[in-house]
Amino acid sequence: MTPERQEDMAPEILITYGGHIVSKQLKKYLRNHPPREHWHVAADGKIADLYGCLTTVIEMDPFEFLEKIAFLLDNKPTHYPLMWENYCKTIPMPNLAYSEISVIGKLIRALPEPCALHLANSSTVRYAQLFTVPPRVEICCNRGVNGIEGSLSTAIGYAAASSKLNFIIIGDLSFFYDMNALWNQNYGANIRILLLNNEGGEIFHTLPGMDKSSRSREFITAEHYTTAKGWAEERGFIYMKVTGEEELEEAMQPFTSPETRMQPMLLEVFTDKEKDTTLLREYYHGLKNKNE
Ligand SMILES: Cc1ncc(C[n+]2csc(CCOP(=O)(O)OP(=O)(O)O)c2C)c(N)n1
Repeated sequence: MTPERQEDMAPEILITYGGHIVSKQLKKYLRNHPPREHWHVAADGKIADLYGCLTTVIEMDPFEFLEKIAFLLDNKPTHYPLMWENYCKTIPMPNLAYSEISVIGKLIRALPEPCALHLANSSTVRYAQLFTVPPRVEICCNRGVNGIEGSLSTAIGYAAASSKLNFIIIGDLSFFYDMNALWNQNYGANIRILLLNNEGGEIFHTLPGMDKSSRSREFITAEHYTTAKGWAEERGFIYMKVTGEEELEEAMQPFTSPETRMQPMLLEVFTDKEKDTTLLREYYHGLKNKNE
């Protein structure tokens, strides 16, 4: 946003519940444009002043609180929320060449309803938020303590008790870190894992200041050439491999079809992390230019 728009969009009152937020940009924005009042609603009454402007802690269940104040919005001017809604609508969904982002977008658009969608740490969450998710798709995220550990285990456990199809979008480091989750007899055929394999931790590639030297490739990005094929097949999954747009097009139909429910599936998509990060930067720069 331009500085003028940032001023216009700033809230007078901020009501929060829950813990962390994913977007650093939003955190920064609210810190730089502090509301006059910030109320945090938490049943345990714990104090966390995330934006440096907390004025009140309301000790009650957040949903009960929202129910109680909802009537205040009846017949009130809706100018402020509408302003945000209209502004958000002007932001185009990314329409990029074959890359992690385009693959996530393609899956989200093709999701059957109803289903559950599990998002692992961390590029998956950042990318998935750029797309509109169909209304009857339940989104589950387990970032633990912001970790890559346990996101696969949690999703598998959830799917074991779910009658819906469960889609899991996960990066390669998170998958291999927690691959033991598939060594388990209690899950069924309702699992569809989209493994985004770009041979390392892409998130670190997007951070400013990463020199991409051989040392950081070894110790930070943790580059590797492992594939999930052997393990997935060993665990009874139908394994599909995708390396480009055409293969993706072919694989998406069986991968998302509620009909093919005999075995769980793992779709391993290989992308190039240099290209992934370049396309992401271009997308954000494009938005910035549009707003200036
Ligand atoms: C247990 C744990 N170890 C290390 C980290 C640091 N960390 C955050 S994101 C990440 C890389 C994730 O890579 P990948 O799963 O391939 O997803 P990508 O970001 O490439 O999509 C790591 C190692 C962490 N969050 N948790």
